[in-house]
Amino acid sequence: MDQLEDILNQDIDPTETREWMDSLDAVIQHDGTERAHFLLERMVDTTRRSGGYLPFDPTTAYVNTIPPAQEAKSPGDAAMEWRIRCLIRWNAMAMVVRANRKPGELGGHIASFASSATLYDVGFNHFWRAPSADHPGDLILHQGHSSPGIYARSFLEGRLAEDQLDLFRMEVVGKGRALSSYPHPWLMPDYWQVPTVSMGLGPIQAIYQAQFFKYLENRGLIPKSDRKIWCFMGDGECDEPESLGAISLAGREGLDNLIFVINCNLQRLDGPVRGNGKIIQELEGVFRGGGWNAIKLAWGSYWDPLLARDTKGVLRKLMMETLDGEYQACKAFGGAYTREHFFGKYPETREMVANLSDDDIWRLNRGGHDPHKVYAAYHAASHTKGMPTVILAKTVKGYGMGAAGESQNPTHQQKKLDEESVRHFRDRFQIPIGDDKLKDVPYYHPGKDSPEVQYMLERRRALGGFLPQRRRKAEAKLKTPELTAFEQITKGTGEREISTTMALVRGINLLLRDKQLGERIVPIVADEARTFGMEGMFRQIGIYAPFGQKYKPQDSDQLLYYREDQKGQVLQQGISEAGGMASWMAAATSYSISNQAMLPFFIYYSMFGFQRIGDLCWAAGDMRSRGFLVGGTSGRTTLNGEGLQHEDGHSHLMAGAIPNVKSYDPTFSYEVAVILQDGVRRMMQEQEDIYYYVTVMNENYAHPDMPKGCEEGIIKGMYPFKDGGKPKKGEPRVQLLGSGTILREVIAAAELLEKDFGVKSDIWSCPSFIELRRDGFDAERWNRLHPEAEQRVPYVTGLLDGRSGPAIAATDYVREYADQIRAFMPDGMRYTVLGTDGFGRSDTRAHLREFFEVDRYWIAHAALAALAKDGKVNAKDVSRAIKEYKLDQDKPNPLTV
Ligand SMILES: Cc1ncc(C[n+]2csc(CCOP(=O)(O)OP(=O)(O)O)c2C)c(N)n1
Ligand SMILES: [Mg+2]
Repeated sequence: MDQLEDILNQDIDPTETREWMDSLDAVIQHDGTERAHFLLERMVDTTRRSGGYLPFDPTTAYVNTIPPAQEAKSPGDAAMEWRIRCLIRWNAMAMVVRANRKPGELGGHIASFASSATLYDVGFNHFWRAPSADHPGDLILHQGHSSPGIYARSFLEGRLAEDQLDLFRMEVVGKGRALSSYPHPWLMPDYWQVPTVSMGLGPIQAIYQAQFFKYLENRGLIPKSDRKIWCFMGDGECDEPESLGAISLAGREGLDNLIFVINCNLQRLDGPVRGNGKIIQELEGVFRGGGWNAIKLAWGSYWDPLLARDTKGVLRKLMMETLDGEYQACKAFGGAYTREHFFGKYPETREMVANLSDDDIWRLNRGGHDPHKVYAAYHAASHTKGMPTVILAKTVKGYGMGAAGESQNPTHQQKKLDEESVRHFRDRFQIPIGDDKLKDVPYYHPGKDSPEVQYMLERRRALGGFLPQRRRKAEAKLKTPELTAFEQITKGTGEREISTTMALVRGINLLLRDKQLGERIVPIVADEARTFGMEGMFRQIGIYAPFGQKYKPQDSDQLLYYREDQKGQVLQQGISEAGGMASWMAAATSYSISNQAMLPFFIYYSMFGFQRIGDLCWAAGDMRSRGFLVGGTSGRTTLNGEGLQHEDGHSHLMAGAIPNVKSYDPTFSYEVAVILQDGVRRMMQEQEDIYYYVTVMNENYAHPDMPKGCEEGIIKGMYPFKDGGKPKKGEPRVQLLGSGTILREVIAAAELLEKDFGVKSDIWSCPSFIELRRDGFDAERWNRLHPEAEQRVPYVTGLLDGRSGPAIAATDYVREYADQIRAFMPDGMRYTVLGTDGFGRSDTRAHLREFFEVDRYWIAHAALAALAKDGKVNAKDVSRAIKEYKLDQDKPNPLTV
């Protein structure tokens, strides 16, 4: 950039420059800007061919991208819309101020919506279509902390009552009538569609939602339409990697159904976003580089006459030179300050405003506050073909808050306005509330028959209905195949050794063949399909490619070649787990957003799931996503060679923290089948708002036939795998529990115990310690509350009750995972838990299991130690185990090495 600046600032022959500029002007006059563009490109090309190095400039002048002459004009009643906006601004402010006058400091934000009110209003009044018989509806992602403004609009429309506004952020006492702090479909399931408040998650979701709309259209599952996704975000928010990390995908796939509106109020929470630079320029460069149509909306109409007079470009130069920190100061300190410190920099610009009063200068508005300019930008964005659009709207943070916060660094957190500031706000927006009432900051509703409300309603009628609105269930009734349809994987494999990953992929393949569900399956990978043995799907159902496969693939002579297709079903998201997850969320909420229930499977390295993209997983729960997340190559000792960063021993704990996630760690193929079938039934047929996390592994082994009657136990999290028979009186007995591949070590440990120590075991397969824990705590809670009623027995307690001996659990996850059921052991049953606490490392499975002390020898040893504590065997027996099984007594705790 500096180099470019140097070039642009050295004019060795101004006369020659003038001649060239005059020629260009003549071309523009006679043949138009396109011709001028053509000539310039040719000149650039010629210069480059002659060896000239032209530094790339991704940005344009610091003025509006759309010149006044090309602005589409709004058909709306500007004065009416201004009044409506004033009412919305007032009620949004009142909601937050009132909430913060109650005891409890409920919080809320005024300044952000104050900066974006016009951006929302123009959309609501003129652009955003609700789903109706005629249109599938646009999807709007609101900036999370602007929610008061959205509620205030719904209040005027009559959708929300006054008492609800007073229940802003009071969802416990509000019991379903309250308004959530931010957009949360979990808390307001008929209203909000997409959770956006965790910065960055809105933008990345918007991109993949846009891609998914096109996917559904290209696959012929929904008709093609001009439906759009509008995503609002802050300029500060753009620093999150998720905000900008996927923009090149949108550019590459030409997602012209996507519009980003970035509210560039130049501030974030602590202060300026780019005090020493210009965020709008920076973002323009980034988005243009990513293949987007960037529309800068910097200046409002009051600037037009000044810019028209700026024939020498001095004002433009000044605009470009001025830093965001300085722009902020101008808005904070007012007209006289701006005259002095901005216009005063050059005689030409000082002169330009000589006839304007300080108030006039103060009124020189920013683009995002000018409804005409906003309309023109939205109009251009919605008519853009072949590329996504970003609108960079310059605004004032805390607009209208005056001394209480306008353009002031701490304004983001300003939520308590004093009486003076409230009066100022009322006067500025002309709210008909008398001085005597101001103290209470009352809401103001002009009445449902008022022209304002009638206008709003008419506008929404014309656009198909109210927004935001959320669909709870898809209309189509779907039926799930019975478990018998999964026979291929409920049956044992005999001698043949396969992994649970293979079992699951077979399960997906069976679903793909289902008449009703087949086309609704959405396999998603982040460049790991081959890792999970899914490459067969490339050929079979194709990889989604919006423009088809335009090249002959290198492996086209192979049966399973890399087939890309416009109708492809697999979403190959490249190496982006965040992208894969956002894509999965789009598919997983399609039942609501597009009335098309889809069943996505996102299969990825389990370590790079909940740990890496956990915040998206959390948002997916909030959003009532339905689908399967599959943590492949899971287990700290099962993915053996890959080492510390790859070996997952804790994702289940994270999954278990999300209330509506069902998480499973199956061992055998038939367990996979049962979990799959039940999940499909609950999510697709019953339309429950849950999603599944299933870990699968890459260790190959033989799988037994499905034991009779184990289905319910698998789903509940535990079932008897092998009964040791009724113990004789006094005979030592142990209860061995396990999951994942470590269940196989448990089974082997039972053999050792019997062979070497004559101790028999009952063996339990526990596909979900999480489900067991949830059930247990639920029963415990109920019992506490119903002390005199017949007490419920937690499921796991019921299974183990009456069994003798201590229980020993081992898994490929940290101890905490299996330890979750400790509270529900029957009285007197000792419980020992083994797990893989500590950093993973690379070695063979056998060595890793020995290292983490979860192999058969360590399990048998732990069982004997527990029996010794119970007085059922001697300490000597334990020592014998240590010796015979060659366990190193002085081995350091794996947690510490
Ligand atoms: C991931 C994440 N980190 C931090 C926050 C807290 N937070 C909420 S709003 C905000 C500042 C937002 O600034 P900007 O994006 O510029 O939006 P503005 O309010 O200025 O429109 C921050 C840091 C959050 N919501 N999410
Ligand atoms: Mg900001």
